[in-house]
Amino acid sequence: MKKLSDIEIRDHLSKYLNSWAFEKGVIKRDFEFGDFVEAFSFMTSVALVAEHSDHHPEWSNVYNRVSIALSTHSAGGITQLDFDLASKIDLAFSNYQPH
Ligand code: H2B
Repeated sequence: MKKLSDIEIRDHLSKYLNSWAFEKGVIKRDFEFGDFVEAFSFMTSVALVAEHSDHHPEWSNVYNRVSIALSTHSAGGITQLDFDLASKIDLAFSNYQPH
């Protein structure tokens, strides 16, 4: 999978992934939920999507917050795989709003 340029990444985020930021070689987004159960339920759904696409997030959870960073380790940067997973994560999150 081809590593994308900074310009390609910023262009894609501004068009399709508005809530994601490009920082330090990863694309990242923070999520907030009503409580821990909602946050962990969201993580479970993302875990299944990630496993299905064999592309996995770097993430952390504190109570009702989840922070996700995506990159393609094998390419040493951002690829279309990260954009695809980010879109699926946004879709999963839409099931939890509003809280
Ligand atoms: N996830 C991410 N984010 N980047 C990778 O390069 C990657 C992955 N590689 N999940 C996959 C798994 C690889 O290690 C396995 C063997 O397919």
